Amino acid sequence: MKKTIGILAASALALAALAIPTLGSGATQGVRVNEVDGRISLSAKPRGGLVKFVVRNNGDEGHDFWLRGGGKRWKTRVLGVGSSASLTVRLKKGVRYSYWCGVSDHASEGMRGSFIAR
Ligand SMILES: [Cu+2]
Repeated sequence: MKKTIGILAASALALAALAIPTLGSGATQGVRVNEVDGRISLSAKPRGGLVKFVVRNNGDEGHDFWLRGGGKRWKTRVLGVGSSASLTVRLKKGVRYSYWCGVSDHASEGMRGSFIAR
């Protein structure tokens, strides 16, 4: 009986150890979004899972940030010059996402792009 309890305790410890890397892979990836007049650039390629986009307007007029893909859509408010906002979203691996600025005709002027979550 004592031996059985020992084996059960060892199994529980082994399961707990297995659970740690699972939690680690759920960490939120931070991606900085730099908006200037005519261009949006991302600091890193977004991965599948939770991603926090920190959007900053480094241009000389108002900009916002829209993101769409996998049947969902997110957006920030219109950011004044020098302002920031963040969007925390769950991306699906292998899905293509599009992003753009929705103010006036900024997207057609180049403030747009897309990526596939890796
Ligand atoms: Cu804009």
